[in-house]
Amino acid sequence: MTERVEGHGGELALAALRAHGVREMFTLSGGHVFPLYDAAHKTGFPIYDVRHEQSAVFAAEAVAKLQRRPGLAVLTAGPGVTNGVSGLTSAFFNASPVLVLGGRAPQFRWGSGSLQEMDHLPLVAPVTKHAETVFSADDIPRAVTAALTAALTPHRGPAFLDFPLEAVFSVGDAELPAVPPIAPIEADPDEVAKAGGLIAAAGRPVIIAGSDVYAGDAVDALRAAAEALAVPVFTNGMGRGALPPTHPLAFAKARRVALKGADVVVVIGTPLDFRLGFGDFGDAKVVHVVDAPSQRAGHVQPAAAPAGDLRLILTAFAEHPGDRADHADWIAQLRVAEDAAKVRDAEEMAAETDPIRPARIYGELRKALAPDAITIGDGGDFVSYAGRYLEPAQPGTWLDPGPYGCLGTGMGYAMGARVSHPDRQICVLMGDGAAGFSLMDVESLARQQLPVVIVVGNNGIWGLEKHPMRAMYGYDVAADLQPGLRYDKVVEALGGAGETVEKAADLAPALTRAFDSGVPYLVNVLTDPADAYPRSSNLA
Ligand SMILES: Cc1ncc(C[n+]2csc(CCOP(=O)(O)OP(=O)(O)O)c2C)c(N)n1
Ligand SMILES: [Mg+2]
Repeated sequence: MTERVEGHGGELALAALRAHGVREMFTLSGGHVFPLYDAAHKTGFPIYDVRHEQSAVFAAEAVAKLQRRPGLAVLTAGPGVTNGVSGLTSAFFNASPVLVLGGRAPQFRWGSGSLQEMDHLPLVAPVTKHAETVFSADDIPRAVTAALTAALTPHRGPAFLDFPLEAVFSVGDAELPAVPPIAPIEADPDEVAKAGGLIAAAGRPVIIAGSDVYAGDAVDALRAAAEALAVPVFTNGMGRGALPPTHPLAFAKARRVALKGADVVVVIGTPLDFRLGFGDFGDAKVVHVVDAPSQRAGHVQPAAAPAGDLRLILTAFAEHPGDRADHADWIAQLRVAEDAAKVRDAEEMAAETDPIRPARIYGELRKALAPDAITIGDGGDFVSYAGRYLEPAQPGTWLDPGPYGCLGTGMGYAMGARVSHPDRQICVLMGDGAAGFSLMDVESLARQQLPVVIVVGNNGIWGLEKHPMRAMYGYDVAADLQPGLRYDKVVEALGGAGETVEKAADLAPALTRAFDSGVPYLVNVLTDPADAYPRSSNLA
């Protein structure tokens, strides 16, 4: 059953967006996209606006990542779109189903020099799954459906449409296309059986599960496979929390020991990139399980690489019919390493140092955070520590920038998280350098009553760059920030609140005030600039 819709281009777009389950837009104003606002305004469709387009796209990405549905950013022509390119690129690297709708200078006088007249497509095509200019209002519902279908089809990712001024302002009518079901990709059953056999026969297998496991709603299947084949599980990205930290097969800190000793490494739903030593695990065989054939690595020759619906593949692993080797000794060995690391971490998280070290901040935060709290990392060393010391208790609660490593996600991700989960704690962990990219959007959060807690690890430097540069050259340049800067005052001026903390003992009460405040609240923690994240311990 199709439905006929009439109206201006904005109304036609919104009808198609709603049909796909899009529930809000993130935007920064520009005349080229007024019809989209008009359609939203008249029908009570929520509009959240920001102070820099990067925040709109990051907010849309947070919605897409957390809720596993399309996130929408509406950007005005020219600079609106170009300011959104880092967000689009992050969504591309993270396989997030984000749709960006751009304004565009009028087509009828293209080439005459209209305001902001530029062709966006060559810029965005390499970082989107679908990029198209829609030249008539009548064609908008079809294009929106095509773009969202591309975005939601594994391997997921962003899509872009722009509407020339006269197309989006003019009235048209069209059939609202039916929302096509996304058919699961069936992996080659022989490849799945081969992979299952390799894991079952392994003496010392390890699973590393990443974002696509969460995006593909395969968390339960992952747990079933791990339990059936008795394989220890490590996670990264949105995969974090897939197994609760108390699960006997959940590991986080014994990764180096695990990868050194493993004979089969099973990487599921994440690329064999720099975060995983480029997929080189010494003598261990590699099984790479991906959600689409396009995600098979070109630089590694895995022993098996099933590509398709992760839930189906992992369920097949759980039901593997052959013999299964016993891994009890291996798991016990890793548990010893894990527990020893936990003791070390616990000491660091309780340490009473002056100045405060980041570890202590996370020690206090762990006590203040509810199990379903959303934590967001935007920064350098401070966020590496977050990855090490925070253990997400459930999946879909940890947002890091992903392999594109773009600073500036903070306030956009916070907005998307708050909109997604109005009743949860939202906590942004920010470097003081990272804060500069998006802190102005505290104004957007405060004005639109979107409270979040921001904890700044304020070391007065671009730490992740300053320490390596000194190590490499014996000096550093372009790596200093103003020490002790009152980022809390900035937030206060923008309509939120905050405080500066210099003593470890003051952390806990400050966090309590922050989570109780009901406004954007920044806890500005002055940390030790001499403290550098020990990078070698973070390898693979
Ligand atoms: C958009 C962008 N620009 C530059 C970088 C390079 N970069 C990575 S980490 C980092 C330092 C971050 O400093 P800060 O946020 O203060 O965290 P710290 O390392 O001091 O804890 C920089 C500049 C980047 N990743 N992204
Ligand atoms: Mg810093």
